[in-house]
Amino acid sequence: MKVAVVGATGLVGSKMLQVLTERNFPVTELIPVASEKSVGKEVTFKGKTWKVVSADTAISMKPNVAIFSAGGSTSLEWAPKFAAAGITVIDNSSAWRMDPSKKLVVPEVNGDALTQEDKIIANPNCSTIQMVLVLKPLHEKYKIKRVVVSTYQSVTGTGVKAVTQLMNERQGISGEMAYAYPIDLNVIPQIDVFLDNGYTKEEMKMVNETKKIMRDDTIRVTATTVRIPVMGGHSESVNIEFENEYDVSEIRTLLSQTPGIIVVDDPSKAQYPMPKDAHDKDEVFVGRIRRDETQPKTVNMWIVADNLRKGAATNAVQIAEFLQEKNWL
Ligand code: 11C
Repeated sequence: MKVAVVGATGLVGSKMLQVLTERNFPVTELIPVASEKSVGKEVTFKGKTWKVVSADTAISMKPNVAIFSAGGSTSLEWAPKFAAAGITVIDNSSAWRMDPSKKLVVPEVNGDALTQEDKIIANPNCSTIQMVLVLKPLHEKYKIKRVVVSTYQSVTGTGVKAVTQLMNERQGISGEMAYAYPIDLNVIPQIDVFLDNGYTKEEMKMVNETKKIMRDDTIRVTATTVRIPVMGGHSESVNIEFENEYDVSEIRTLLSQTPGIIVVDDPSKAQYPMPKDAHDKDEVFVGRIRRDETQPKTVNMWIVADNLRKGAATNAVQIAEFLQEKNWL
């Protein structure tokens, strides 16, 4: 299988290469694609070096699938050109996510929505992916009415520049800033730009993408998304109100039996998920599952995942695996 990775030299692009290798995706030829200034550079994949090419050249090389992680404007311009050449695009940007003609997919949740005709498939936002994986089995069993989520998001979600800002601040070096404020020893309650309703774009992604992936517009979601000085992954405090009564131990069992989820929840031993433990793992970790004592049929929990893996690269590769198993690539 010929696989193009568009944005191969970025933080998520490099993680894509790592995940493709680890999951043994049958890549016979890698086509790394990056901006003109990186063309000709080399990337290492499966012990071999592969030359970075332009998007134009990549199309002429006819990959079976192109995984994009190069930002919204690159995806808007190039994904349709790849698709027109018969190449299936899995796009990690927000460019196509809310387009009604495009599928927004977390394979374990709504992979069944995919068809052979889908040529541009959107990969959701990282903070949405880890949440919906947990919401899905709960919605099926208890029917979710409302979700209140607050996030604690890693600087890796912003990219290399933010990781450098954090490291520079920690070492007392002044350098380029990814954020308007210091991030070390700080918390920034703003991810992405503010919209007219006072929410940020990241918060509205969690609202709108959740409804689309869960295929249920009746689920009410409200979000506060926050950047914290952490490297390993994103964490989320989630309050879920159900239509029907539930049992905490039943929820623990249900989530433990859900593929892709690991329950770490033993208060007596101070066991709960933390981003440093989720780092470089494909699973979504859930703990602190407890009854909301202020409201009937409502539960609180804590959800953690590596945002560069299940939140980005792993989910994209899982979509490719799904298509490959169906022989649609
Ligand atoms: C963050 N969630 O942590 C963002 C990064 O729409 O794919 C991913 C943005 C996106 O800053």
